[in-house]
Amino acid sequence: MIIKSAEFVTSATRPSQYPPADLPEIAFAGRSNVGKSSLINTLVNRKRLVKTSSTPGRTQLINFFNINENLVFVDLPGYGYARVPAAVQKKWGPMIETYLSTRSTLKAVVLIMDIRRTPGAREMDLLYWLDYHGIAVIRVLTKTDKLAKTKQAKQHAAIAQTLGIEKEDIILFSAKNRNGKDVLWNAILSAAGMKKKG
Ligand SMILES: Nc1nc2c(ncn2[C@@H]2O[C@H](COP(=O)(O)OP(=O)(O)O)[C@@H](O)[C@H]2O)c(=O)[nH]1
Ligand SMILES: [Mg+2]
Repeated sequence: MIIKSAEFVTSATRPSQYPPADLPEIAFAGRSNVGKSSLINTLVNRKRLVKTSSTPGRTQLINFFNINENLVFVDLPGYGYARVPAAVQKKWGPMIETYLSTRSTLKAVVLIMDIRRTPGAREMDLLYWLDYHGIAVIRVLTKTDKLAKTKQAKQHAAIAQTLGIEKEDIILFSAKNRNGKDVLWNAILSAAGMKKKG
C-alpha cells in the first residue's frame, strides 16, 4: 500500500463532532496498551501519526485520520486500563457503541489483541455485540515478535479456539518487525470495498 498522505482530521466524543461521513471508514479497537497506536502508525508508515502511550488509557476521544484522501482510520479509545477512573471507563461503552451503531460509512472494526493473552470478557462481549449489529470484524493478534515461532503457533491456535473461529481468520502482526502488514492492508482494502493490491 502506497501512503501518499496520512493526516489527523479531528477528535470527537459525540456524533455532532464527527467529520462528514463521505469516505469508507475502518475503526481500530483494543485494550489499552495492546499496541493499537503502533499498529496504525505501522500501517501508514508514520512514526507518530498516532501518539503511542506513555500514560495508557488517558485518551478517551475518538480520533479520525484521513488516509490518501480516500479512506478514514478511526482510533477508538482503549478499554480496560485499571488506572482510568471508573467514571471515565463508564463513558467508554456508550461513546463507542454510539459511534459503531450509527456511523453509516463504517466498513469494519479491526479488533487488536495481544498474542500472549487469552481474550477476555471485554473482547468476547465486543465481538458478540459487533456480530449482533452486523459489523464486519478483522481480528489481529499483535506483538508476535515477543514470542518464539512455536509459542506463537500455540497461542494462535488457542486464541482461535477461544473465539470459536479458524486460525486463518486471525491475522498475526508485529509493529516491531512489520510482519502481517500486507495481509492486514489487504483485509482492510477488501472490507472497505477498495481495490486489492496484487
Ligand atoms: N515488541 C513490541 N512492542 C509493541 C508492539 N506494538 C506496540 N508495542 C509497545 O507496546 C506499548 C503500547 O503501545 P501503543 O501502540 O501505545 O498501545 P495502545 O495503547 O494500544 O495505543 C508501547 O511501549 C509500544 O512500543 C509490537 O508489535 N511489538
Ligand atoms: Mg494508543
